[in-house]
Amino acid sequence: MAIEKIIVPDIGGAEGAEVIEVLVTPGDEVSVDQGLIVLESDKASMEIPATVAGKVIELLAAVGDELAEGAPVAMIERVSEPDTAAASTEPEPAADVPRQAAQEDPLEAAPAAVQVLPDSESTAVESVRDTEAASPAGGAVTTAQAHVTGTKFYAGPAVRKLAREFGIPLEQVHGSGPQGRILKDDLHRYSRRSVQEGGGSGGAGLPQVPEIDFARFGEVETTSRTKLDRLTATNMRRSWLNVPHVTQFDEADITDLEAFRAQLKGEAESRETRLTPLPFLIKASAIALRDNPKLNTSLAGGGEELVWKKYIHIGMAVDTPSGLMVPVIRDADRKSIWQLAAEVMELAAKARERKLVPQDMQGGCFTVSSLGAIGGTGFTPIINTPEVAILGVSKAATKPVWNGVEFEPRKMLPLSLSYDHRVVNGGDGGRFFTRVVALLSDIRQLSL
Ligand code: CAO
Repeated sequence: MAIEKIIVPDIGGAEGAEVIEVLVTPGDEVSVDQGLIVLESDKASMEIPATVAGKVIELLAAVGDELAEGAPVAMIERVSEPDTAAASTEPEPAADVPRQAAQEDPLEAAPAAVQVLPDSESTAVESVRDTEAASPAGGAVTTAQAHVTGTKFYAGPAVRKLAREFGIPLEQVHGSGPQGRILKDDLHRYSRRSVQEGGGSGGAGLPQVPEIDFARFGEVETTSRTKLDRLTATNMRRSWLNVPHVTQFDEADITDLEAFRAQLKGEAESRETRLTPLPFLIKASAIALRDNPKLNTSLAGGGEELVWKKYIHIGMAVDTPSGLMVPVIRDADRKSIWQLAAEVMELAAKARERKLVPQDMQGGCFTVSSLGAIGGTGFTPIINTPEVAILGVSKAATKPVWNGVEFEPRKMLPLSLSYDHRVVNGGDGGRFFTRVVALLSDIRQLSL
């Protein structure tokens, strides 16, 4: 039996992240990707998973330890694996985990070796396995039983502490995290519902969507959702429920931009890049953000303060087989169209090959979500909170446009801007949007 040392993989440059929980004990059987410990840096919480299946024979980290990349976590006695996996007996370096996970279980191929969530998302993983609640090997089964009996539940120390402070009985809280873990969001939801129900207003909180046995109506197949899909669902729900969205629509006349882009096709090829409309959209958004800084803010201090960012980092939504990813282009306002084009290609490829590291996805100020290559005349994008606005891009089409004398065929690009109405007023949003449209319609301004 080979013995593997599990080490802390690349955790996005976090130095000295603290072990806030140990999820296993020596003797436990663990599977690939099962969390061993939870680290917390000042930016994020993250589970460090087992990279091999087997038995934990020694723990090399304890609560309170400060660990950095490469620090030992545990020794695991590897179980013999099915033929495909057994083909390689060489221990995989921890940084290769995403690729390895993808090979072993394409559906559960995690977004990264460690599931790292930036500040706004850290609640999703603050809740971790309760070591007394279940044996790791029997996690899923025990969780299911726990919900039936109502006597056991998964919740991490931060969640338990919060529940104690608010007097919330954890056994009554529905856990929406992996394996039914109770997350901070679940506590917030529980308390919101309790307030509404007890407030005498007759409100009944969020009505639950009933579970339906679809098999009653015909053949079905049920599959697990990827971690990425589940994480996206949590973030979307959080944004949808917390942020009053306003979505405004407009069209940019990109006839000249398209002609310019066609002229540059040869140069793009010689630079070994592709020049799609996206780099122009990113550049236009960056300039418009610089001119309209209200859209480059985030709420803080429970809504009492506004953080004005002096940098312009733009996220771009990338559709990958495992789910939605949003890598971030830093200082987009200071980059040329060619630099942006190269970064769009590089980050999109990294996203699809699951090679993005946490810092590639952190620090975004604003997001561009382009469905232009796929189709559609408009959509209402959901804001990537704590950002306060997002630009949705649909498919350009040639339309007759009245030029004051006659109708002219012009290439029109449908755009939608969603903004957080707690921060961005209609005037702010309108001015920003008008600027984006003007920049795209007159590309000379983009290069100024
Ligand atoms: N209108 C018409 N054609 C468009 C267009 C638009 N708005 N945007 C792109 N195209 C064209 C491109 O020009 C390209 O054609 P050419 O090679 O002839 O120039 C073709 O469509 C394919 O583009 P692409 O998709 O490969 O490249 P991109 O730069 O437009 O987009 C990326 C890159 C990564 C954003 C995209 O591939 C993607 O993943 N989009 C999905 C984003 C998403 O899922 N958003 C929703 C999030 S919420 O669920």
